[in-house]
Amino acid sequence: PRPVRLSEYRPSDFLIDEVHLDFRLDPNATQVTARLRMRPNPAGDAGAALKLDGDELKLVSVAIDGAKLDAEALDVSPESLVIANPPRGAFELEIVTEIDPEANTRLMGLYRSNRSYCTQCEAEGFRRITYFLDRPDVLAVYTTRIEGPADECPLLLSNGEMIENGPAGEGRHYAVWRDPWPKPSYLFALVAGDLGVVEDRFVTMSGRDVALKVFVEHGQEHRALHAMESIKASMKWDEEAFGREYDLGVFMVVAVSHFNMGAMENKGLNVFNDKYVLASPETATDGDYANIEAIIAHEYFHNWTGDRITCRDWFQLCLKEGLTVFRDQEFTSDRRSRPVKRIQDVRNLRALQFAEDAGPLAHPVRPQIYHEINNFYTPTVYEKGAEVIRMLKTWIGEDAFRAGMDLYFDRHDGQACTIEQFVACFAETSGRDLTQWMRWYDQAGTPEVTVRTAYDADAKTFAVETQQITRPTPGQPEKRPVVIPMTLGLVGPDGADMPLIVGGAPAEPVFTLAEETTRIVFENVAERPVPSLFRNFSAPVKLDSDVSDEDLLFLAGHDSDPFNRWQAVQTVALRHLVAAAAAVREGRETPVDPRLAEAVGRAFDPEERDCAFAAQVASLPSEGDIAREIAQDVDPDAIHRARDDLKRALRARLADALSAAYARLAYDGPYSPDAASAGHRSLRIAALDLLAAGGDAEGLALAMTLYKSAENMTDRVMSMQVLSLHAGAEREEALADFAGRYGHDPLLMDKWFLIQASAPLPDAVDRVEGLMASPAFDMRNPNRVRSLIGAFGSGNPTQFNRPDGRGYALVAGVAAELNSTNPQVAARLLGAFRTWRALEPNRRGRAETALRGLAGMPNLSPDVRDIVRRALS
Ligand code: HT7
Ligand code: ZN
Repeated sequence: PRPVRLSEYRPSDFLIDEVHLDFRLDPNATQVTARLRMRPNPAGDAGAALKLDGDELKLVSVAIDGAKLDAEALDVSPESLVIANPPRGAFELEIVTEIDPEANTRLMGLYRSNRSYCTQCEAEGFRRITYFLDRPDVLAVYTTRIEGPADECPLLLSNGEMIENGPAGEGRHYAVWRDPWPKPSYLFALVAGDLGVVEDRFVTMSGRDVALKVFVEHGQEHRALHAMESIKASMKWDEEAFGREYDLGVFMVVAVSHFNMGAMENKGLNVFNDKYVLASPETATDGDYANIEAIIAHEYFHNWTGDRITCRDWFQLCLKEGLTVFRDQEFTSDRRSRPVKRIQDVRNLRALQFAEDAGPLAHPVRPQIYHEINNFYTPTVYEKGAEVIRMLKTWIGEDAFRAGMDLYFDRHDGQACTIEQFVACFAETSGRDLTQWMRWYDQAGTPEVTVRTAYDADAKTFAVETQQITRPTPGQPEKRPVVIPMTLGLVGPDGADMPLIVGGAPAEPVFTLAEETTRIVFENVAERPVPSLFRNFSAPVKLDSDVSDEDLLFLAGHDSDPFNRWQAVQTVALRHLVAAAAAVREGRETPVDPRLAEAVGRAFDPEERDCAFAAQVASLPSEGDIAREIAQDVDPDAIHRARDDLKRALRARLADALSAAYARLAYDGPYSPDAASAGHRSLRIAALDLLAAGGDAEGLALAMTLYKSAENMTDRVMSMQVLSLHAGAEREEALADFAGRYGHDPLLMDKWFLIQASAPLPDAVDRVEGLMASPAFDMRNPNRVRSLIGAFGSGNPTQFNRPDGRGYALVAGVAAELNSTNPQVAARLLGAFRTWRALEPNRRGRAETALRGLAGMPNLSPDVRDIVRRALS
C-alpha cells in the first residue's frame, strides 16, 4: 500500500454530523447498522465520490435517504465502499455490516475477551465495525443502541450517558447511549458482558455530580479500589493544575484481559488492560500501584487533551500523546517525589527514546510519512513529545506556559488540531518567535551538546562554550540547530550556588543554545566554580562535558539540583563502565575509583532521609545505557561483564555499609504502596542486589530469606528477581515456589515469565522456549507475549544478542507466528531489533539474517513489513 504523507493532507470531502449505531450482538455474526447524517464539506472537493474506509468488512446493505442502493451504484470491497454519485446536499446514509467478534484475534474493532465484547478503535479500528470516514478530523455526535443476550451480557455500555434501556424479547435486552460531545470515530467504544463493578462519585468544581464506575471480572472488585482512588485524584488534580473539569454524568473504566496496549481514552468509557487496573496488597508490587495511578491519570487527562481537542490527522499524534504524557508526569510529580519522578522519566527516555533515535527506526516527534500508523505509538511521539513540552515550559516560563494552555483549551475546544495551532498559543502568550522551535517536532535524532569550560582566575570570568550537532537519521541527512534551553548553575567551593552575572547584569539560569555554537561568559566569579549543566535535564540532549570525575563527585555531594546530584554519579559510573567494557574485550581489568564507590555508598548512609532518591543513586547505568554510550561495534557480553565486575567491586568495598543498611531498612506493619514506603523498599532491594553481586552466598541467602518471609508482593518479586540473576538451587527453588503459589493468577505469572526471560543466563533461550509450551502461556494474550517474548527481546541484552543468533531467531520466529493473528503485537516485538546496526560484526550479521528471513516471508502484514523494511534500510 501507498505511504501516507503529511504534505498530502486534504480535508474530508464529506462531514458526518450525527451517527446512530445499532449493534445486535452475536459472537460470530454481530450485525451493525450505522445511520449517518452526512453533508458535503464546504472545505472539500465539491462533486467528489464518497469513499468510506473498511477493514475485513462484510457488507449487508446500503441505503441513501431510505432508498436501497443496488450493486451497480457501489464499488465495494472489504477495505472500502465507494458511492460514485452521492447527493450534493445533506443526506442520510444507512449501512448494514456483519462482523465476527470471536474471530477477531487482532483485538482491533469489536472483539471478544473472556466472553465480554469490547472495542478498540484507535487508530483505525472503527473501520472494522462499519464503513466510515475513519479519520480523526471527522467529528460527530453518537447515539448507540446495543442489543444482546441478557444472561451473558447484563451490562451494555457505550460512550456518554445511558438514555434508555429495556427488554428486547427472546431473552435479550437493549440499552441506548448518547454522547453529546462531538468526537472522531477512534474514540468510540462499546463494552458488553457480565462484569463486577466498584462505584463511587466525584463532585466537580462547578458542582456536577459524576458517577464513577470501575468494571472488572466478578470476584476482582477488591482489586479495583486503587484504580478508583486514582480516578478521583486525577479529576481533582486536573481541576487544580489546569482548571479542567469533567463533562459527563458518568465516567467508566473497564478492565479487559486481552488488550494490545496499556489503555484507551474512549470518551467517558476508558478501556484498560487489566494489568493497569487490578491491584491488591497481596498481588501488586509498588511498581504496579504507581503504574496504575499514572495510566488511570493519563487516560483521564485525555478527556481534555485528546477528546475535547483532538488531532487533525495521525501525524499530529504527539499533540495529544506528548501533551498527555507531560500532564501525567506532572501529576505523579505532584503526588510523589518530583526529583525521583524526573530521574525515572529520564532513565526511561534514554533507555527507549534515545535508543530509538540512534537506530534505523528513528523518526521525528511529528513524522512526515508513515506506512502503518500503529507503528508510530512510540517513545519518540510519547516521551520525547512530552519532553518538548516540558522544555517549552522551561524556556518561556511557568506563567506564559499556563496562559498558553488556557488559550489552547479556550480557542480549540471541539476542534481537531495541528501542532502549529498548539504552538501558536504559546507564541502568543510568551511573545516569542517559535519558528525554530518547530524543529523539535520535525527533526529526528538526539542533539549532542559538547560543553567546554575555562576559568580565568585573573579576570574572574568563567566561560562556557557549547556546540550542538544532530547526526543524520533515516530520510534526514542534513540537520539544523534546535533551540536548546540549558538550565545552569555555578557551584562554588562551599557547595553553594554562585550568582550568575553576564554582561554586567544578573542572569536567569535558563540559557538559550540556538546556534551551532554558543559562548557564555560569567563575570565576577570569585573562585573556580563547578558548572552544573542541564539542571533537571532541561533538554532531551546527550551531553559531553569536560567536567572532571572529581568535580562531578563534588556535585554529587553538593549540587542544589537533585537531578544533577544523581546524574553526576551516573556519569562517573558510565565513564568507568565504557572504559571497563573496552578493557574486558582486551583481556584487561579496570580498577574502580574508590571515590565512585564512596559516592554510591553514600546512598546507604544512615543519615540519608530520601530512600527513593538514594535507591536511584545506587542503581548503576543499565547495559543499554552503556551500549548507547559505546555506540558502535557493541559487544553485549563485554558490557555485562564490566557492569557485573563493578557491582562485585562495590560489594567488596561497601559490604559492611550494605549489610547494615539492609538490616536497618527492615520493616514490619501493614503494607502501604505510598511513595515513601515504596522508596524504603526500593533502597533495601538495591542493597540486597549489591550484596548478592557475583552470586555471593551470603547475599543469596539473604535474598532467599526475604523471598520466603515476604509479606508483600514487592519484596517477593524483587527478591526472586535478585535470585534469578544467579544460576543455582536458590533460584530454582524460588521460581518453583512462586509458580506453585500464584499459578492461578495470570498477571502474577506474567512477573514470573518476565523474570525468567530477562535473566542473563545461558539457558535463557531454552527456558523461554520451554515456558512458551507451559499451560500458563497463551500466544493470543498480548500480556503473556510481552512478558515472555517481549521481555526477552528488550530486557535481556546478552541472551537476545547471543553470538550464535538463537535469540534473534526466537523473537523473529514468534513475530512470524503472530504476523497473521495479531500483527500489531508482532511488530512491537521486533522493536528489540532497533539497535542491531550498532552491534559488533558477527551479531550484526546474525540479526540481519533474522530480519531478512522475515522480509522474505509471504503475506507479511503491513505492521511487520513496515518495521522490517525500516530496520533494514
Ligand atoms: N491513545 C491510546 C493508544 C492506544 C492504541 C493505539 C493503537 C492500537 C491500540 C491501542 N490501544 C491504545 C492509549 C494512550 O496512549 O493513551
Ligand atoms: Zn495517551
